[in-house]
Amino acid sequence: MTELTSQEQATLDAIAAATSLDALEEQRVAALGKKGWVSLALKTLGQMSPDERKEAAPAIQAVRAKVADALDARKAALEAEALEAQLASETIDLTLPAPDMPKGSIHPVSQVMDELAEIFADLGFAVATGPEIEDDWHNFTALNMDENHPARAMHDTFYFPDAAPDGGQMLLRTHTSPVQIRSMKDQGAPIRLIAPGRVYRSDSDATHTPMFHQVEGLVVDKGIHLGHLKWTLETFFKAFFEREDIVLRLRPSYFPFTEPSVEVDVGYSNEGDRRVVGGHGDDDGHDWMELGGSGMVNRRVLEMAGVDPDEFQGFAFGLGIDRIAMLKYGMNDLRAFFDGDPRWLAHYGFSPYDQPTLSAGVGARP
Ligand code: FA5
Repeated sequence: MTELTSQEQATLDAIAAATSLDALEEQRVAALGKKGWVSLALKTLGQMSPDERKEAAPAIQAVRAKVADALDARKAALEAEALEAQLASETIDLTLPAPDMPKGSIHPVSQVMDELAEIFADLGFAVATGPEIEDDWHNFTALNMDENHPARAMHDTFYFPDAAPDGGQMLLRTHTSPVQIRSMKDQGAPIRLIAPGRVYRSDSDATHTPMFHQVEGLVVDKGIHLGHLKWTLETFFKAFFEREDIVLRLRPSYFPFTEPSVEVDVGYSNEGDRRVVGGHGDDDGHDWMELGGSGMVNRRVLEMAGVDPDEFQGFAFGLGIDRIAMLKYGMNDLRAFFDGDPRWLAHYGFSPYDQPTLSAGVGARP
């Protein structure tokens, strides 16, 4: 028994002094392993008389339990120490600048859409969306272009082979104007919204691409007139181009869904190969550029969207987002917008940190 006690003390001391899990494992094997001294002591019980065994068994079991507990406790302590050391050695300083790696950038079209939303939100406009795969009722019929209307042919439409649920045809929307119909049907009047998004036409040269972006504007309320439209567009363009000398020309035009209809032109001058907005388009060295169409919402369109035209009037506009982006940021070929060339994006793209805000400027350069 005394030998057992001294072995126990020696083992407990060695466990307390162990500084690694390996050293601890050595102690476990030496004490509790198959040929360990505790296991051997337990084997001696078989040769003892019942009386001797009665006394020795609990004592050996107690030693065994003590050694096992000491091993567990030391193991937990060593593991905690190791974790602490690892955490201390692996700290990183999140305030350090990121390593110099290729960075993504915000596409000018996305940036301009954010700028539009910021400016129009300030004027009380909500942002609406609609499906890019449309039916011909929303894209044409409800906009006062029934099946045989010649204006349908002007849109160079991409049609799908499948029929729409109402038996009409499915197509890629050719403009954002169907969102007018969907929003009025959903919300009724009064309404004040913009609807930016992709549109599709079978068209391609330096200023036309098969997919491009428009922003629709729609205001329906009581007593709305053409003056509200002109003020809204002028206020928008002044904020967007960040200059006061914006001159708009509203040119009589025709859209089936507006009456009267006006095309919106902006005055600009040429500086080198860059077009710079501002000034009167008829002045020396100046010219006009078309940015979009607009007009007073045709009463037939209000009726088709479930709004009473005797009670409510409205104006609507549709602007080419890519065109106004080109004018603001000085690109001259629309096709490069959609090539995905990283050099073009590095040059014309925006930093993700460059969020447009009215206070900081809606067009801060990266
Ligand atoms: C329309 O699409 C009408 N829905 C606009 C409208 C809305 C009028 C509400 C009245 C009321 P238009 O086809 O003219 O109109 O196109 C509007 C603008 O989209 C054009 O002025 C031009 O800036 C741009 N655009 C048209 N086709 C292309 C194209 N293929 N590539 C790039 N931009 C285009």
